[in-house]
Amino acid sequence: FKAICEDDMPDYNKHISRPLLELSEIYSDVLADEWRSLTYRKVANKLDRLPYQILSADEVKNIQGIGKSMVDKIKEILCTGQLQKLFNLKASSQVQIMQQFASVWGIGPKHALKLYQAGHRSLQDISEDQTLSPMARVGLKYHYDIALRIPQSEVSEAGSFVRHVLEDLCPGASIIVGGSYRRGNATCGDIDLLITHPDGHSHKGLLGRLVTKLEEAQFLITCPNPFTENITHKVNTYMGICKLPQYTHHRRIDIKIYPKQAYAFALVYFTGNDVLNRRIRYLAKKKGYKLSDQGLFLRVGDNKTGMASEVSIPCETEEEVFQKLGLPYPEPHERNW
Ligand code: DCP
Ligand code: MG
Ligand code: MN
Repeated sequence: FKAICEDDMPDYNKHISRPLLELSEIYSDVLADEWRSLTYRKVANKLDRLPYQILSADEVKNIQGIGKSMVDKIKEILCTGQLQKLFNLKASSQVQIMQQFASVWGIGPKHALKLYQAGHRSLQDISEDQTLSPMARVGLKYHYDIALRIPQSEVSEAGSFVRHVLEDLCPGASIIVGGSYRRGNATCGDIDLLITHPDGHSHKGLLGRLVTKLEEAQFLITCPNPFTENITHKVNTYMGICKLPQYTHHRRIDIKIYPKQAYAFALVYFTGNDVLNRRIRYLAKKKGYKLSDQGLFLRVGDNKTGMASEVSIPCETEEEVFQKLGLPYPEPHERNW
């Protein structure tokens, strides 16, 4: 399975694209410079897609979208094995402090920069800041706990806890623990729960009611504004903090509810990992489809500019999704890329 996907996207130039991507991430996550970030990411992606290894900077001069300063950076990486600019940024105390601010759940890069500019230099400093959103306050309060890995057994118990509440609330609904837990990892960064109802309609409005019940049970920490509703209104996501009664630490939890017809696609997406998702989306695109957590849509017209159809190709199981993509079925534990 991996061989088929990798064959399609060779990794000849990872040693060049990786530092460029790191720089891109610092620009977006810390320096809030989306434009520069995008420039670096685009070039990194371009290099990743080349079917041959770059041996000298001259070879990239004529590739569209790679300007003089970028050629110089590639030359530097090829000659010295590193990028001084990246090295300096990583060593700078401002970047390190802003990285720490942005590591708080609920604080984005722009906000991290504002907090730095306001003179804050530590998490202690920002705890008094009036500009923190309710979500960031919760993120800061549980910052220590959230950074800890969660043992598999605790993730499993959290899943069972929510399952019991859900069974009472909405008989027949199904719930599965996704993410790194489903891939069999020994520890997880957070708890990812995926819910649907086989009757095709009982999932509607369920998330709000479930969250209320879980707050009453003192499993979820009440946190204002934790809902994000997808524009298509077909999916509901809750992002928050939870704690099991007999446990010490607070944990990050994501709960998603999808309608039955999107469930197989949602399960593939929410099982991940993110690298695999990027690869199969890319593969789908090359085959004339658009793959998302909502479905597999045929592109009409030109592969690049063509609009995706609004109706998904129906799939009831993950096996069918991979089959439609022309891929052998990977067991969840084979999806750790
Ligand atoms: N996902 C994705 N792209 C992202 C974020 C998430 O494709 N930018 C998908 C793949 C992930 C899944 O959602 O596997 C769950 O996201 P998590 O961030 O919870 O990641 P994992 O559960 O895989 O790892 P962790 O143990 O760090 O939570
Ligand atoms: Mg996870
Ligand atoms: Mn998650």
